[in-house]
Amino acid sequence: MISAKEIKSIVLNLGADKCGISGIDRFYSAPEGFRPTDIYSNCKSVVVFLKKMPSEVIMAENPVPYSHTADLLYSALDQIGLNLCSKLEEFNIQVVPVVTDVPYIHWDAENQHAMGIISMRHAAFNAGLGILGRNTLLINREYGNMVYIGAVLLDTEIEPDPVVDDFCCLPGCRLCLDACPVKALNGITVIQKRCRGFSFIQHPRGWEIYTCNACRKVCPYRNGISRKSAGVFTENNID
Ligand code: B12
Ligand code: SF4
Ligand code: SF4
Repeated sequence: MISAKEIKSIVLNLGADKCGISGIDRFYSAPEGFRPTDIYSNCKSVVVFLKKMPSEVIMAENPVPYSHTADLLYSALDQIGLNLCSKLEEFNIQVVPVVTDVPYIHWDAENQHAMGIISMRHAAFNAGLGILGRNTLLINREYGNMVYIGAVLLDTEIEPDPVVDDFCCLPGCRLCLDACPVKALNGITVIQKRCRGFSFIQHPRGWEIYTCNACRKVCPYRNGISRKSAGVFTENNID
């Protein structure tokens, strides 16, 4: 039987920056239809992995470098998931990859509200890879919110990682909520219709460009909890 340590070592060798493991019991409060066992009934564990976006990409005024880097990271994570399937099959473990971004199925057209087949940020929290900030994004201790998340579902029970409970959002901080130009954040979720209307453009040639990431950029934990981003966090910004 392969150990959690060996699986993580394979994932890191495939190019991920971080890896954690969750049992399926931690998804009990996910909405019905969006639990790992709803996607793959044989699922017993979820392996979640992160890739870091280079810190300075978000500081470029032109949105193209950020958009393209994000697209490359989605592809890289999907490829890691696919390669992990092949590797674990050698150990007689059956694996189903979870798509990193699109496609998904659930779409409420009226509210322009989508749901991924599972919520990657909740999966990453469950796998001990960080906390969820008030902007809803995963904050990893070392890499902050500048991470993208991939996952695969395993038919085998593997020892889970403990969830992170020794840091949280800065008390009273609402930098991300106040920074959102369309007030799409309420501290619990994102009003997707508002965010979508502002944060993407469809280029006439067909591709999408991300035109906003303010809630990510202003977070003092953007680059990790020990490297608070200089220049954005002052005593005046918090209650
Ligand atoms: C749809 C989507 C969006 C939507 C909604 C974002 C969101 N926060 O949910 C919009 C268009 C707004 C969006 C924007 C962005 N996105 Co986006 N997006 C997704 C996508 C494809 C699905 C997310 C989803 O299902 N949301 C709907 C549900 C989960 O949210 P909800 O309605 O609030 O859910 C409630 C309940 O249903 C319940 N729930 C749902 N599932 C579960 C599970 C458990 C265990 C529990 C307890 C509860 C629970 O809890 C919620 C609170 O009540 C994911 C990829 C994925 N599969 O996860 C990427 C993802 C969330 N996006 C990502 C990114 C990077 C962005 C942007 C920064 C892009 C940009 N502009 O640069 C912005 C950030 C805006 C923001 N503050 O979230 C990353 C986030 C990485 C990180 N560090 O957390 C993800 C994870 C992609 C990835 N694979 O890395 N995105
Ligand atoms: S990406 Fe921009 S529009 Fe969307 S929630 Fe964040 S700050 Fe608001
Ligand atoms: S800006 Fe403040 S409230 Fe928002 S996620 Fe970061 S620490 Fe949390």
